[in-house]
Amino acid sequence: ASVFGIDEALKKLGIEAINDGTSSGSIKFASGTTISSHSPVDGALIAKVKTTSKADYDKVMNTATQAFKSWRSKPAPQRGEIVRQFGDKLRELKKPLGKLVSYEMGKSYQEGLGEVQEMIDICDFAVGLSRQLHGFTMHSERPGHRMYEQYHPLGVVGIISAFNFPVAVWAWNTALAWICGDVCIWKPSEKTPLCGIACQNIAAEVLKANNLPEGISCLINGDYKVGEFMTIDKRVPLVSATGSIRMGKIVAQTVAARLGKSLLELGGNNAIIVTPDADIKMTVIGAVFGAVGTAGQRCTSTRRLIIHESIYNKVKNAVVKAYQQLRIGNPLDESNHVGPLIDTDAVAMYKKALQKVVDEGGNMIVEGGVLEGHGYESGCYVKPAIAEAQPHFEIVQHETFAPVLYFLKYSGDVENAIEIQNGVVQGLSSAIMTNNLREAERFLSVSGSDCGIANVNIGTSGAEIGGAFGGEKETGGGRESGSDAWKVYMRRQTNTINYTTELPLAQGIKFDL
Ligand code: UN1
Repeated sequence: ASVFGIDEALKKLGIEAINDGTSSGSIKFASGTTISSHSPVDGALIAKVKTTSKADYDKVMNTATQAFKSWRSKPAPQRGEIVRQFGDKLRELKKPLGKLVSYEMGKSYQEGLGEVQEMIDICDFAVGLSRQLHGFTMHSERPGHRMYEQYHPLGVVGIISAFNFPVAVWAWNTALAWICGDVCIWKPSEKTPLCGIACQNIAAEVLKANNLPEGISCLINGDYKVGEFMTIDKRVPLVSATGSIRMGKIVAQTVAARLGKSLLELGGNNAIIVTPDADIKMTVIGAVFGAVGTAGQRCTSTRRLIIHESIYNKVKNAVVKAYQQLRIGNPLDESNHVGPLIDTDAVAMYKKALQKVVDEGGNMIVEGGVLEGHGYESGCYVKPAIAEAQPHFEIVQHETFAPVLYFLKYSGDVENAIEIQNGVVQGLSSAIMTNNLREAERFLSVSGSDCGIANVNIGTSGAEIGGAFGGEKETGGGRESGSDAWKVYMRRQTNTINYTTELPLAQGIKFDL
């Protein structure tokens, strides 16, 4: 591991052999059980983390609630200044943090750096936004009255994030929540707890340097039971959760039962439609990066290629040829394209999917398999695979978090491809490859893609932070990151002010005393 500078990176990020996994700013609590973080890269134990007990959680909640009282009164642009400093710290630590992401999660170092870049980008976005938390002014129907709306912070925002973007998704939520005047409690995935600790250390340092209350940024660690502390807790007005559809349904129902708000970013089953007018070279880059990037573990990963029959063989040959060039191995070695899956459970699910697609009548055109031998000791490295399949196959309808791509054929009009693309329960990301304006516009029209993200001549993954990120249907309907996604972190208030000596009622109602 030290060959790739991991030890140095851990030191820079303040990761120790055993870490307290619960903290409010720099105050750390430790009374839970211990979890071990093993790298999928080489199977080595990186460090241990103490999880959060209920008593620890209550302590954290108290500091967060206290911190909110002063943080909410700080002018939003001054909160933006803190986010600016946080972004600067991320710039400084981009390499070590990118490396830790790569080593603990298994994505390529390039993608680890890209993830930290998303954090930096959202900070910059949030700094500008801190002067633009706009509400409308409306015209009152009554004389001498003024009506407008304003946005106030919600309070303590709970963040539950997944292993696949172990740092960026937290930053999308936190940077916006902070400028909105909220404080955050974050439960990272129990598969990537060290990424959480590294981020928390960075945030704590910035808060401390500015003499700000500890509880503005809090961290808790553990499995779903620790997440549940927040979902059932009335003191958490908003729970933002990223993960599986199964998890999202539980979170949504639990939070809704107490009429809290939830922001959900759940599974995707993203497709690229390849029409007869597609640029094949661009299609290959978009599809291959989309399917094998992050070893197929992005929620935006390309899972289905819906190809017109007239160019089917041409596309098939080009994509298969590209797959033959893929280098699989240590993601910190920049000559490799594909790193490991997160753990051996994920490998088992990958194997099950390959078996299932064959059982359902699919045809493997790029064989999968688990790699063994030197460099693959962790048992987490798998071969990206492609199967020819039918849209209705159960496995094709299901999101497998692994590099398995399904080729589906369509004939006739682009409408037929859109129907296949929309014919799944998920609705996150979608794309069309075409130089035909009519096809592109049909894809984007009211009867086109039903997803939260719809791209033309771009793959399904790799969204920029400036747009609202999220999806429809069982993807959960939430929107994070850019555009006006900030509004979910605030409560809206309509204010009507009467500056006359009369009290006229609205709707012309007369009520004389
Ligand atoms: C995720 O997989 O949870 O669009 C987030 C993308 C990245 C974010 C993915 N910007 O692929």
